[in-house]
Amino acid sequence: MYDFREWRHVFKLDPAREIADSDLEAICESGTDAVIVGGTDGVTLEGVLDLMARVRRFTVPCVLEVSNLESVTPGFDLYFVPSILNSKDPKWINGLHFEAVKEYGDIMDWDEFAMEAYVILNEECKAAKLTQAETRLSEEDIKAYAMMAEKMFGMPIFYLEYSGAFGNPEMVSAAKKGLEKAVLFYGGGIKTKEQAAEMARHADVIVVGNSIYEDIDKALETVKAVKVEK
Ligand code: 1GP
Repeated sequence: MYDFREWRHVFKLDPAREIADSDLEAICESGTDAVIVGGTDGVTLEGVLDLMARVRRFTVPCVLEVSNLESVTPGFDLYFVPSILNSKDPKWINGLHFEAVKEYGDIMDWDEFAMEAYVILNEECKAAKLTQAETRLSEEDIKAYAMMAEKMFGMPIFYLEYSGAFGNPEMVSAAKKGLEKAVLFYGGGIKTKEQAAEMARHADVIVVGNSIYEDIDKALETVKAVKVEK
């Protein structure tokens, strides 16, 4: 089974957005540790299946980050399940999770699932608005969320999400201070290899999303920047 504890870099592809075959091939063959399929809105089963089939032509591990129950399908290597710890709506913390387990718990292969403890910090991003995230947090708050996720809830991944904006490295560092075992993912606004290297100094895994669709060549350079740092 694929071990995300060894990863340093992942690309996140949005099933609601178009990507040319040549760009998809470049992403899958880039040397990245995995491709995550995930998005906030417009995520349909059709879009997820299409992207999964296209990524499956390559050997890179392929992960579904679950965003709604309708678009979950077998066939991925791993399933990441976000729980938004700083959401004000319990639906995003444990509500959808309860519904999913009630319906599918008996047939799920639990070895394929990993919980992601999400903290969303960019108040402008779609995910923050959708989940009503409380984004006005201090470094102490972030560290406490990280400790809570790992020590109290035993969650294997802590994900600091700035989607669409390059975040504050001090916040990433604060999260790291609260963690011993859980893997720290950072995602948001990484467009250059310098930005990738900077966040990879604190985070275990950096996630590159939007820039795939904006400047593919620069996005591809982020892989090497992080792998060299290792
Ligand atoms: C989004 O964390 C990822 O969920 C990556 O963010 O799209 O800003 O690169 P960007």
